[in-house]
Amino acid sequence: MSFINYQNKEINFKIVYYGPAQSGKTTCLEYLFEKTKGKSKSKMIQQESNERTLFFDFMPLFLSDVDGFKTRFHLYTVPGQVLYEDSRKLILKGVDGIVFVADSSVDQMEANLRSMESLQTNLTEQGISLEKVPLLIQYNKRDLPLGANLEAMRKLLNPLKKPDSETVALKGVGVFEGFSRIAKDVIRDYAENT
Ligand SMILES: Nc1nc2c(ncn2[C@@H]2O[C@H](COP(=O)(O)OP(=O)(O)OP(=O)(O)O)[C@@H](O)[C@H]2O)c(=O)[nH]1
Ligand SMILES: [Mg+2]
Repeated sequence: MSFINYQNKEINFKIVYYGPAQSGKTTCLEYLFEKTKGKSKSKMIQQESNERTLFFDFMPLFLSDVDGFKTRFHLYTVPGQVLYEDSRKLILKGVDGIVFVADSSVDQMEANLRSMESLQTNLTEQGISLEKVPLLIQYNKRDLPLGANLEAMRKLLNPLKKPDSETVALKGVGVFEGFSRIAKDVIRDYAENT
């Protein structure tokens, strides 16, 4: 749920990077954090000790104002390990847009699917439908020599035909483009529903 700061003339949006354990969510956020150096942003908050939640916020300069308000994006990652379902529910609270980071390792297809199912369940509990929420699916680790077939992954994870793209988060390939896409979709969704 976006919130407006009238004093600073800012609209705040929350984007969550969701996906199975080790799919590359944190790597995406770290890349974006580095890439946006010095652009009116917070420190990156990390709790390495326990569940490795990580977030920061910044104001993307490439986006135009919305009704005279600047936009600030709060980027979060969830811990992917199955064990941390409660944390994922908590982090998803008030989400405006989701980047689902899927792992292209062939042995991770079951984990990808389970994670997508948990996303749907957790959103439904909040009264948000997977069909309607701004969602981008990133097929990550496309550099793996024996990675899963792209069309097979699409069939498995994207029956709704949401926007999707290939990424190599480790090298930053496609990561900023992905953020830019979800940011624009979130702003469009906000404009249509307010
Ligand atoms: N080959 C390859 N490895 C990647 C890529 N992106 C991330 N990794 C590696 O995958 C591992 C997991 O990356 P993380 O970003 O920590 O994954 P995560 O999704 O945050 O994992 P959890 O926090 O456990 O849910 C690390 O060793 C990364 O370096 C990629 O595009 N290609
Ligand atoms: Mg992580």
